[in-house]
Amino acid sequence: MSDLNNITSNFYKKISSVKSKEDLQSLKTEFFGKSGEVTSQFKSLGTISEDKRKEFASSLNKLKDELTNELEKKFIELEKIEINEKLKGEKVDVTLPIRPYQKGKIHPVSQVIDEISSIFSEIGFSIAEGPDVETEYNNFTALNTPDNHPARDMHDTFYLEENKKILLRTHTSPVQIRTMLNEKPPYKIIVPGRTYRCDSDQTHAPMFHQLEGLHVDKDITMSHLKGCLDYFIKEFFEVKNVKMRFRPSHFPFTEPSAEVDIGYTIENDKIVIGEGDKWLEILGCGMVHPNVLKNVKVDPTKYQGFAFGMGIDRLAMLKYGINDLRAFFESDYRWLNHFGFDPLDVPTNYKGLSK
Ligand code: 2NL
Repeated sequence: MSDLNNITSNFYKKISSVKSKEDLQSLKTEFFGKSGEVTSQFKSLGTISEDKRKEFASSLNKLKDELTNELEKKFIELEKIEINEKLKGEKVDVTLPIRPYQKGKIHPVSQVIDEISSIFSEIGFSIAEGPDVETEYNNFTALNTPDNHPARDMHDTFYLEENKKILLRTHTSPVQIRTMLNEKPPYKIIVPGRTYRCDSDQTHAPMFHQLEGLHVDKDITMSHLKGCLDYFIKEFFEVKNVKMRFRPSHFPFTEPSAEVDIGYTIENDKIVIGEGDKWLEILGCGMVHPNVLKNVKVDPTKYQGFAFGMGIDRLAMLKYGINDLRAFFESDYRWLNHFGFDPLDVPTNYKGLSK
């Protein structure tokens, strides 16, 4: 018995001076290893007379539990100290100023998407997104585009299968279809995203960016559309007045349909948006065709809405004086460094979008 008492006091003396996990491991070996002090007591059980064995074994087991428990406690204690030491070295001073240089720039297309999102968020639009790979139903049929419509032509559309059921979306409208199929009206969304057409020259890229808007509710009229676009164009070009005209046009998914031009002039070789006697086509729009509403199970006698669509790449070129569309997709670091935006300058209407 006195052996066990000695072991215990010896153990406590030693564990109190343990400072590291390594020390703790050697202490554990010293007592519980193959020839450890506690282990050899267990080995001696067989040599003890039967009448004392039971009592000794019970005391020995108690001692084993107690010491194992102490080892465990010490391990957690050391672990805590270790983590705190490590954290001290990793301290971050959040009050320090940011680094005086930026590693990357925001692409003008991303910048323009952020600006337009901010503008429409102010008047209650949410942002919706969807997949680039679409069904022919969501991209054409649901949008009242007849089977023989030229837009469906192999020359214009990237089909991903022989049977023409799966394709790369040619506009972002299928996202509005998805939204209307999945949710109940009213809808008030904008949809930015990548779109694709078999087309490539000085002013066309096979992948380009579009932004569409949709507002469907009871009693929505063409004047809501006009007011909304007037607000958008003034905010986007950051000018007080913009001359705007609606020209009758045709899209399968809207009736009536219009194209919107804005006035501009050239001053010192630079384009000035707003006033002037020249016209620039900027977007297409119209009132959602009743057939489209029927296709998504919305009753056109109860709900009406307007929709519009525009090319983001061209808007970015116009606003930021970029001449060549193809440079957008070349990932030339020098170009990005020149035309890109500071990642920390998130555009908001309040601050001024591009300030
Ligand atoms: C353009 C013209 C437009 C739409 C897109 C649309 C979507 C649904 C229903 C009705 Cl789900 N219309 N979208 C409407 C008119 C014009 O885009 O020139 N885009 C670049």
